[in-house]
Order: sequence, then structure tokens, then C-alpha cells
Amino acid sequence: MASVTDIFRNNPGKPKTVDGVYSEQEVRLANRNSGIILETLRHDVTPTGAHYLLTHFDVPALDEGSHRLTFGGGFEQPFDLSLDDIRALPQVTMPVTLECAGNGRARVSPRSHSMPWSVEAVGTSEWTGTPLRPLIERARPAQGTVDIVFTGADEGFDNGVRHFFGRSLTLDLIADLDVLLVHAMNGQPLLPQHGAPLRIVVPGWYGMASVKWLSRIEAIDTPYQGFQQVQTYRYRDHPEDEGRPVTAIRVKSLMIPPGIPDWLTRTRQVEPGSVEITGRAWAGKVPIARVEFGDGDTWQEAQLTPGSGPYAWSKWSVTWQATPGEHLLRCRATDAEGNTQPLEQRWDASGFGNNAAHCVAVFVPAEPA
Ligand SMILES: Nc1nc2c(c(=O)[nH]1)N[C@H]1C(S)=C(S)[C@@H](COP(=O)(O)O)O[C@H]1N2
Ligand SMILES: [Mo]
Repeated sequence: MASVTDIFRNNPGKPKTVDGVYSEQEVRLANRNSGIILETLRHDVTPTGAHYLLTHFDVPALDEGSHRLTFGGGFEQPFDLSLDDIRALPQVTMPVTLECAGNGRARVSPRSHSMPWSVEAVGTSEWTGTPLRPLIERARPAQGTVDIVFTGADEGFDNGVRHFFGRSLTLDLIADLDVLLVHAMNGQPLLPQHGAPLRIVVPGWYGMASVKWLSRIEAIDTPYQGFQQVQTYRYRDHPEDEGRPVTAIRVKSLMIPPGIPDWLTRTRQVEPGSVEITGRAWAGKVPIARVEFGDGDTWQEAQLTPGSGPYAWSKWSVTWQATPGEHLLRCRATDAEGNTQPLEQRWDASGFGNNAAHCVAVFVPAEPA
């Protein structure tokens, strides 16, 4: 029999990226994984269809009527739950801002060959479900449990490794984080692409922790070695760097681009005079202390309205005096722990955690239209 080459396990690695030139693979990823439409930042809660999407493999076909979440592995009281069981437990609705750790990846050079996010991988939803912690307590992790593992029903290859999408949290993190077992988003059952029928939401952390299509929760007595936990989602200064795990969301802000856009360049035209500019700012669980708005190198303080919960983005607004000519508008937030967004991003091998100030190019004509 002729030998067959396993094209997945003999993975050639990622191609080099060329600044400004996107490969067809990146464009295909960008078509599957959409970002928020920036003008919907005007809504406290992102309209569900405008929430960003990041799906590594395929959206699995799960039947909500027969789906079971199993608590297994090293739990002393294993059990499983149907969706009806979960809906019969105490219900909580939490507004949470979720952001992809790769947001901004395309804005560093050289960029990592992956989903080429610009700035749009963020959104805020009202997530409904039941708190996870009491269920973990009920399942009784055995003495010596090191990690709780969350596994989705979606399987695929990454870098030659076949795996189900999975992530872990330690018991200490579960005690600390308000993890929610979620079946509804903005008052509606989860859409297939957002994890139907069941996911977790790990508020305050970058999105990779919020496992979609959740099917198993297991207690294990050695550190979890899943691909999505140890081989990616690490801040690395160079490709061989062992790195540091990506966890909480860094302070960040965005503005609603003012005026009207050019279709292709997205450069804005804004009429001269007073312009109201608004946007959002967030920093995981840490409150936002200030937002500054810049026209070139001139910065002014924005007004802040806190979010509707500890994990929901704040709103900011300023009045800008638009004068004829070209302008580079920017915003940068500072959180209550004193972290400020950088104007220039420090390079990361995978482009994770990019929280550089948002820039919007604007042209103001001499005469109003
Ligand atoms: N099972 C599974 N869960 C997953 C993913 C995935 O590919 N598979 N992607 C993660 C990543 S990287 C992000 S940013 C969020 C995105 O959630 P959303 O698509 O609902 O916005 O889901 C996370 N949960
Ligand atoms: Mo992500």
C-alpha cells in the first residue's frame, strides 16, 4: 500500500507575514471571525449580531435537548446536567465585556500569522446562567486536585496537534473569579457561533478562557497540558520564549469614529466646529480611572460614565473642536491601578494583549458641507 503523508502532523509551521500584505489564509480567517462594528459602541450592550466572534475550528452540531454537561475525572461526586437542570438552578445575569487576546494583532510588525484583528475583537453582552463555583463544590474535587479542565465539543488541529478546545483554571482562580455557566446571551438562547447550548464566561479575562460548546468539566491532579493552555495564549518576547500565561484583560479604550467614512480607507470626514466624541473603556475587573482624548499631541480629559457592572465597559465622551486640516485622533485609558495604555505597543510574538491607544484619521474641510 502506498504510504500516506499525514498533512496535519507534518505541519510546515506558519508562513512569514509581510507588512500590509495579507495572505489568503488570513483573509479567510477574517471572514469567519468577525469583529464589532465600531459605531455599535454607542450601545451599552452590543447587539448580539455585532458581537465579535472567534472560533478556532468548526461550530459543532449540538442538540440542546440531549446535550449533557458532565462533571467527571477526579471529582468525588461526579454527575451530569441537562440544559433544563441548569436552567432550574439559581440564575444570574451579568453584563461582561469580552475581548479576544489577539485583538490588535495586525497592528504590530512583524505580525503573527493568525486571525489578523485590527481593533474590533471586543463586545459587551448580558450573559445569563448559573454560577459555576457551587457546582464545583457539589462535585467535590478530590484531595490533590490541581486544575479544573473545561472542554468544548469542537475538535481540530493546531500546529500539528489534534485536540478538543480546552482550558483550565486552578481551584484558587475558581474561588476568585465569578465564572458563570451560560446558556443565554442578551435574553436569548446562545447562538450556535457563541457556544450554544452552553459555555462558560470568565469575566475579566481575555476571551480564550470562556470555553464555548462546553461538554465536560474535570478535576485533575497534575497541571493541565492542553494545547490552548500551554502551547498558545502566552506572552512571548521571542518565538522560543516559554512565556507567561495570558490572563486578565489589560486597560483599553476605543472611540466611535466621528463623521462619515471613505468606503475603502475608512478615513473620516468631519465638519469643522464642536464635535461630540464618545467611546468605551475597560480593564477586566479593574475600574477605569480616566480616559484622555488626543488630537495629535494635544490631550484633553474625557467625561466618564461607569459601566453597568464591575465587568462591563465604561462610557466616555469629550467635545472636540474640529479645525480644518488632517488630524490623528487617539484615546487612551488609565485604570484604577494606575496602568495606562501605551501609545506604541511592545512587540509580542503572537500579538497578544495589544492595548495600544486607538487611532482614527480624520480630515476636516475648510467649509462646512
Ligand atoms: N470551544 C471553544 N471555545 C472558545 C473558542 C473556541 O474556538 N472553541 N474560542 C475562544 C476565544 S479565543 C474567544 S476570544 C472567545 C470568543 O467568544 P465569542 O466568539 O462568543 O465572541 O471564545 C473562546 N472560547
Ligand atoms: Mo480570542
